Formats: sequence, structure tokens, C-alpha cells
Amino acid sequence: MLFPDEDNTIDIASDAYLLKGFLLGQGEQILAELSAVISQAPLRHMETPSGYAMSVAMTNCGDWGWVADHHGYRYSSIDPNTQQAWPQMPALFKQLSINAAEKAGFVGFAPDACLINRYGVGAKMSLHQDKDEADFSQPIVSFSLGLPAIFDFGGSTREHPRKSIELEHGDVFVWGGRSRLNYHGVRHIKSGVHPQFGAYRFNLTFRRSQSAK
Ligand code: MD6
Ligand code: FE
Repeated sequence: MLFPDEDNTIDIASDAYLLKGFLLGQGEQILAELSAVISQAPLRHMETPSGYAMSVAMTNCGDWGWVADHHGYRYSSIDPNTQQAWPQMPALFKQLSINAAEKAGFVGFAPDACLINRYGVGAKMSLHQDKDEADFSQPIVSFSLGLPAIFDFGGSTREHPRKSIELEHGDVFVWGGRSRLNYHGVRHIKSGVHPQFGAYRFNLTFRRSQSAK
């Protein structure tokens, strides 16, 4: 165990850590920044290359944003819906993501992309790998806000056995290194109402999408 003295940092797999409640107390400020981002770059249901609308509504902030369309999946510096640059990554988001990465042992995290996922009740994310980034040496830092979710975390193949983790409001999941390309997914969100985020779960994932050199 890397952090025997910190019982709110939980080892999930090699180089994967759950920071329980890391964002607690920051909900209102995060919500205010998030609302400003979403008013500039509205949430939308992107279409997969095979033509299905995703159940999760998405947008981005930062220099680069993850997009899906009939061409495939990629990072774009332009929001295809507004034809404008994505909104700047709020300083609060960037700093919290860097602090979380450091707490998990990843120094020098320099995120250039933040994907914002909004799950309504019943929405889910199928098993996938995050492999559209140019730099796998940096971790992914994932914030969970609002309704809870069951997150399935597997290994480097689809068939690898999976661990189920509950991600609750305020949790941060950091993974990189040996787990960076592990398959993962989110089960259907159960109905509920969160005092700040209503009937939604928001997930913010911070990544280094472009090569740092
Ligand atoms: C979610 N997250 O938690 C979806 N990917 O809603 C992801 O797909 C994800 O949380 C890579 C790293 C962390 C993540
Ligand atoms: Fe992912």
C-alpha cells in the first residue's frame, strides 16, 4: 500500500487510486464554474461512429475537447457545435486535478483537456479504453459529482475480470501507469436527487491529450 496512513486514499489497482471525498466542500464553486462552461459550450448527445446517440450528454473545456462523430473519436480544439474554441479550463478545476494527481503520486500532471459528462437517470457508459490521447505517460483524473454510480474497472483486455467501485459525490479517481489503458464503464444511473446537482451525475475527466514535448 502506497498510503497506509491515509485511509481515504484507496488502492484499486496498480497505479489506480480512489480519493474518497476529495472534492467535498467545493461543490458550490465547482457547480458555478461548470454552469459557466456549459452556457458557452452546451451539453450535447454525440453520435458514435456507428450512428447511435450516446446516452451521456457531453461538452469540454480546455485547449482540447474529446469529440465523437461518424468519422470516429478524436480531440479537437474547436467545438463542432459552436465553431468556437472550447471554454478555458477554470483555474479551480485545473488546480484541483493537479492536486489530486499529486496525492496519488503523479507529479507534473499538465492537463490540456477536460471532458464533461452528464448522466441522467438510466444513462450509462459502455466498457471502453481511453486511448485517443497522444500521451499515455500522464494519468487521467476523474471527478464524480451529484448522483452516485457503479464503475466497473477491468484490465487490458475486454475479458479481464472487473472490480465494481461505487463513485459518490466528491470522489476523485486517478489512474495512470500500469492501469492507464484498462477497460472501464459506468452502469445505468439509478434514480435519485442530489441537493446540488439534481437528478444528474456529472463526471469531469482531466487528461493530457497532446504530446507534452
Ligand atoms: C465516468 N469515466 O466516470 C466515465 N475514463 O462517468 C471514464 O470513462 C473515465 O472516469 C478514464 C479515466 C477515468 C474515468
Ligand atoms: Fe473512460
